Amino acid sequence: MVDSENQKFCLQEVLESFKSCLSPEKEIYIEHYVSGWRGLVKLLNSLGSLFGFISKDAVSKTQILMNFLKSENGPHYATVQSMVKFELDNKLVDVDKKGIYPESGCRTLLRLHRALRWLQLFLERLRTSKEDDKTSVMCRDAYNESLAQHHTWLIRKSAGMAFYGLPVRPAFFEVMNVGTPEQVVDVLGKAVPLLYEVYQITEELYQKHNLLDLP
Ligand code: 1PW
Repeated sequence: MVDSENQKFCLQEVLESFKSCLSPEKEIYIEHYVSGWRGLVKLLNSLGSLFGFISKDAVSKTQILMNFLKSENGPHYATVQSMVKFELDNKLVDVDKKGIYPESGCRTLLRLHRALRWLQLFLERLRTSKEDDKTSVMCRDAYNESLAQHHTWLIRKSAGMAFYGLPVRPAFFEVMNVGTPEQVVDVLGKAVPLLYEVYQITEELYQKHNLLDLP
């Protein structure tokens, strides 16, 4: 059996998954959103053991969403929009404080959604960076601007330590696995706006339903 999480990361592949997650009506297919994240997990796994705790959380969150998709309620979890409607209509979300639904689809996806913003900000910095720029600084700045505000002190410290271990820019470009540095910049130029579009659609949907602070 092939363990897809041990396969090599490829930026192009992640781009394809996030591309296929948008329907013509701009709904977001959870199955492809999850495959995009599975691709990103390969990236995290290739960044060394300090990224292990980050990768583990992403794997467990994608697994929760896959389990919903495979359950008898699966059709309601086809898109983020249908999931939100289904879980809210059936009161399957802990809205103010943790209760009997600590792992609802809505709160689980919200965590990945916030992390997607981090990723998008980081990749944008990487795209416009110069040869001597430090990946650890780009990653940390993107994190402080986004995900950090949702994390405890301990996680912020651990994440900060993990960033120091990031490969330097040329090695990071190699990890992207799409060819020359120019080709990496080119693919990033397509990936970043796409990630932003998926992020924005989710953000507006969550805002509309007052779901941005789910516990
Ligand atoms: C090189 C760039 C990589 C960017 C990939 C982004 C991966 C984001 C995963 C961050 C996970 C940090 C450790 C886990 C923290 C969890 O406590 C936290 N999860 C997230 C995704 O923020 C909150 O989840 P919880 O504890 O409320 O279930």
